[in-house]
Amino acid sequence: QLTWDSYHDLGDIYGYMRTLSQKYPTICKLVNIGKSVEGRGILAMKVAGPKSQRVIWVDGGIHAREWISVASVMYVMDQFIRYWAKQPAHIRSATWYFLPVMNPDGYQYSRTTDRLWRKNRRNFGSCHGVDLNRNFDFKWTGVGASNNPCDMTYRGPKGLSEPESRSVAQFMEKLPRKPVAYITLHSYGQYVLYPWGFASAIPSDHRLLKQTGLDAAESAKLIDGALYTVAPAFQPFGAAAGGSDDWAKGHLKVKYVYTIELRDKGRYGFLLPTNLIRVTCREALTMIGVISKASLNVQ
Ligand code: 0X9
Ligand code: ZN
Repeated sequence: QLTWDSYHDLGDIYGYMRTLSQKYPTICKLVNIGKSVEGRGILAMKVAGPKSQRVIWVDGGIHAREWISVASVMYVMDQFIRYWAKQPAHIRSATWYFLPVMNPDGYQYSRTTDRLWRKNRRNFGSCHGVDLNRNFDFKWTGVGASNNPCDMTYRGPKGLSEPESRSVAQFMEKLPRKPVAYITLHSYGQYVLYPWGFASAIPSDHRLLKQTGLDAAESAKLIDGALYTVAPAFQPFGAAAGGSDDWAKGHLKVKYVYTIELRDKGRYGFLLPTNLIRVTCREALTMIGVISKASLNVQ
């Protein structure tokens, strides 16, 4: 059993995923989708019941220092698995994929060596790391992504050059059904972001994406009063190409695509105190539920 009053090491996270998959073999299955630069496994959990059809993808830990995103994916996954029979029909009728740590090397490096590390751990000699959220190959050469390996937002030598982003992209492309929703958790700022992120453009279905985002934010507010702002992804952070969200929307043509920036609004930033883990996880849970329900209208 993992706790929600501290952040955990990769070993504990993977250990708990293994435990869950052994304890609940009928509804969940561990899937190793690939290996990181340093050779760590990239582990996802498939959660599905006999009535499960449409696919919903939830990931976290693209950015090493955003620990609350990892905790939140784990929390939602844990709630669904342990209380599967109690979940509403829109959740039980979906096939869920949870990837809590897309960047396992970076996550461990942030835990042991440099708390504010963001990128993966590829070695470029004088500098390390590709920003995995600039490495997806949709509009890859665009703005807001650096071509300098020493920068925080280095996009990598080419689109999907990194084993972490490539494993995710290849796995999602090979799914028997195209996902109806792609939800990627980050921190911080309390935003529910919908495409596009690569430029100040909005997709043709932006009204629907915005409305569902507003519904998600409204549900989060009911937990503890925290306000999440709904906006196109380019707005709060400036346009940045190569994000996983834009790839899901632009390349895979997933309908409901959201980057959710979890707590807080800057007081603690990436160093979100442990006493705020649980409430933030509950906000993530309810927002994901709202998006799941909305996605019933796809297909
Ligand atoms: O810049 C990012 O990658 C995200 N913000 S963070 O502070 N977690 O690094 C926002 C990504 C928004 N989406 C795109 N720009 N595609
Ligand atoms: Zn991030």
